Amino acid sequence: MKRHPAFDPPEYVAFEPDPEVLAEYRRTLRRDRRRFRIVEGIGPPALLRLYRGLLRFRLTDITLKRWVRQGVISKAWLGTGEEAVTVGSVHALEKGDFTGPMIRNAGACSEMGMPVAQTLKAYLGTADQITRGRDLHTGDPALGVIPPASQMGSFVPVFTGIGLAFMQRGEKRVGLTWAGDGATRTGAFHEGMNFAAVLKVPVIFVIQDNQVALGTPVGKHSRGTMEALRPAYGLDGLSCEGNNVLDVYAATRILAGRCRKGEGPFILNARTFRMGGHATHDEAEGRALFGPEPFRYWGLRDPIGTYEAYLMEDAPALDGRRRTGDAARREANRRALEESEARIIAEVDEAEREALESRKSRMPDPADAVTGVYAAPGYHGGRHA
Ligand SMILES: Cc1ncc(C[n+]2csc(CCOP(=O)(O)OP(=O)(O)O)c2C)c(N)n1
Ligand SMILES: [Mg+2]
Repeated sequence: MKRHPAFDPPEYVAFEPDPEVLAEYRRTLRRDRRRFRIVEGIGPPALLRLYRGLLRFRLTDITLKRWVRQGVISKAWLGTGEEAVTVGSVHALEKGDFTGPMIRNAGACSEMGMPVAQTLKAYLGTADQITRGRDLHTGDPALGVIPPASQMGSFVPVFTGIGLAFMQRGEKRVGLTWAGDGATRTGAFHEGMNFAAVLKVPVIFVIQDNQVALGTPVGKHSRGTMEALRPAYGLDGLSCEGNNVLDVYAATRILAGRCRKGEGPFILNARTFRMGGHATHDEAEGRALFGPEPFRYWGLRDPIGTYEAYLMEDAPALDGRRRTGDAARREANRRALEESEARIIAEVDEAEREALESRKSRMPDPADAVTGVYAAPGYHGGRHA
């Protein structure tokens, strides 16, 4: 993909596929026969959809980052470097399944079918958005993507309830939500996870271990490993490489299938790395916290760069046509990737235009601030304090 020196992490600007990292990528996919069979069964259209999903997420974040620099918004929470955890898991679900993205998984919205413009409008606070200008945490329940509240861990009990509703209605649907390594240390996570386990709800809890919570590295906030959570709650599950979109996809497919058979819930551990700060305001602090080495290591494992290399080297012809000769296959794949990229650039550009247009003409009426806001009578002695 085209790199953006002003916005991409420097390691990504300099990205070149590394032969050892590609060998590791292939080894990951072959480690488990069931997952490998799933990966081999992904046809060219779905391989390209995954690619476009990763690009859509990255380019939406780059738009937000540019807006911060331009003073359009003051701050943005990005998923840079962690896109594969979200895109791989969402694409493995079926129509009717529900997702609950935390801020690091905002790309789930567009992968569940919400236009990118709606994500951008949530940041701008325009009225023509599901939150009507109230919140940047967004989603669309009609598309199966529940807007989050900002409290870490709160989706664990919420998705336990969603899973319980699926069970009570006899529906073969699956819920999937993500919790960061830091979120696993909250009371809500613990209570929700325990309740989910005893109720046997059809939910996948993806633990997205990006090795940090705000400014606290994982080793300082947790003594046990993230994998140790599975036996702690008596749950089964899997671990996957969070930067390998195909591994995340295959692992999620297996667990979603098992959820539909009533074997859930599951924990899916995904290890990844935050290639910046908690948000746009503390990138320098985020880098100072770890020093350059992890950024170099994970920079070589850019989920998009490595997937591109895999698609060029290992995938069948992405236009679906049979050809003799590797050179012709590579040329076809190079073209397919370029076409996909051009499509996503155009989609995100158009979304940006639409969102900025709304900012000019569709900001909320101030009177709307009290619409849909309720207070418990008597809380202030029946009078407003
Ligand atoms: C209950 C609660 N406590 C504190 C916060 C403030 N806060 C927002 S994000 C964050 C760290 C989250 O870390 P992690 O769960 O690892 O997710 P990541 O940001 O790394 O994706 C904190 C402490 C919050 N939103 N909710
Ligand atoms: Mg974290």
